[in-house]
Amino acid sequence: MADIEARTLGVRDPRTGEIEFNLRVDSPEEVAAKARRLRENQKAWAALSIADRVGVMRRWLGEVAKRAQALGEADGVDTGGCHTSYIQGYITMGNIGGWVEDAEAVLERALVSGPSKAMPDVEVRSQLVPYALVGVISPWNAPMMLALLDAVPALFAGSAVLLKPSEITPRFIKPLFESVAAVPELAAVFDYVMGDGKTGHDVTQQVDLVCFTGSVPTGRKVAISCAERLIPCFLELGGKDPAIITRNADLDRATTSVLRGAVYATGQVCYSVERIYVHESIHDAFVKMLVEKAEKVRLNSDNPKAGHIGPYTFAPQAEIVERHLADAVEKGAKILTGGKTENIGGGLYMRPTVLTDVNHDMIIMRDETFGPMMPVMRYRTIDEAVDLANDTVFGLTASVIARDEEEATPIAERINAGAVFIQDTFLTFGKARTIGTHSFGFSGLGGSRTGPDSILRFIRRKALMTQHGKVADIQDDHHLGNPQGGE
Ligand code: TXE
Repeated sequence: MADIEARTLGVRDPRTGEIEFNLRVDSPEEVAAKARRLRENQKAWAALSIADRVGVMRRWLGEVAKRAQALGEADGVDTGGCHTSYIQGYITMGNIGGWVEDAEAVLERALVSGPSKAMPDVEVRSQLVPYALVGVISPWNAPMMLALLDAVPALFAGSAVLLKPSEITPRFIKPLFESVAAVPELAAVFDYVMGDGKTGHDVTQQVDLVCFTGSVPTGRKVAISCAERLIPCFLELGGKDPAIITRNADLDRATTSVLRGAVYATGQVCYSVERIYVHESIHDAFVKMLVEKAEKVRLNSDNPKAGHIGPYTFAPQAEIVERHLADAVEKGAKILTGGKTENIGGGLYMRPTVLTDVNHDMIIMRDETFGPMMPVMRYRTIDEAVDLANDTVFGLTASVIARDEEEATPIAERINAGAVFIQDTFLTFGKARTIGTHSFGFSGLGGSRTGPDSILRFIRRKALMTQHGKVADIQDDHHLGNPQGGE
């Protein structure tokens, strides 16, 4: 029957440009049926003690460990050979293993019991009630990691999870859900649906809470869908992350860390360095050294596991980067190295690109570029550098590289961003389970996905209050509104 014929989407191989296979899209009815099944099974999952849930997750950790290699390979095909892909299995083990260690203590710390401070005869006790069904909608960059960063703590919290990975990078799902299927209690509460934005929208209509990672325009649509249903949503969006290099910075340290922070994974990382502000006294020397180092970066076009950077994972990204470059050049920027899309065997590559003579009228200094771009702008005073860094709608991360921590820290404290890296770039992983952070501006919305807050996002805290004293008379109630007592 034509009306129930499944919709499909072609999945492109980023290294050849060919459509490798067609993805079958889950219909709205299938999304609803999966959501119903998960919601039903979640009751038993939430009823387990935290220790028992941790036990189930520990078994899953063992199953992931058995498949760590296969998981990395699948993620590698999805991204076109990003370095981090091949260790995704181990990163996932770190994510699950970390919560195996921490979840019980974090959840227990959230429990409160004892006499009320306001009403001493009343005893208060908290109960933690997980949201029944969490929807996770994830993007194509770092496909497996960004799918699991929210899903894993949600499962530990006692929620069921319905995941919709990006339609651009769905290959990791097969080995991942083989590991899930090996743990039946987990398979009962963790499932996925395949599809594009329409399917993502269908997910928002079925779940009780949404975690979304992706672009600002789509994040806004997700927030509106959730607002209409009055359900919470947590958005992790893009960035235009600045790096400030002071006049006293060690040039070798500064150029090495900026290069890594800007071009790692071909710049397709939300917290990539996308704007570089360098003191005028060292600007030329910094640029010279940065160009020299940039030109040593090798493409992985011959071998996905060799070289330093791969093709664009998402083909339209090449056009976005070219548009930003063309706008910059038209407004007076100079490209010193890189800057041209290269089609090698069907994959679209861009070498590390250094630009100078840039300013904030250019798109490349305002919108997320998501490519291996290093636009360098000179500044005269620290105040000016801080103003430039804060002249953005985003505020995900930032970096400051100075003579030492003492010089860098006061600058870092003035930058509006959820995390500021001092004397290096790209330290985001350092936050995992240690410290909660909030993004500024358009970079995100809602509680932190790192630190203890990460797991507490999926919990509602309910208060159970018992009266141990005399029950107040309606006449006594009159005095509650008048703390001085009397009439
Ligand atoms: O992201 P989208 P796309 C930026 C990057 C890129 C651009 C577009 O600049 O060029 O975003 O990438 C699902 N309701 N970033 O199109 O659209 C979609 O199927 C619910 C930066 O991949 O944000 C996918 O699973 N879901 C970012 C997910 O949302 C919807 C990472 C992300 O898709 C939906 C990725 C809808 N209406 C892209 N429409 C970062 N900074 O980390 C789409 N989706």
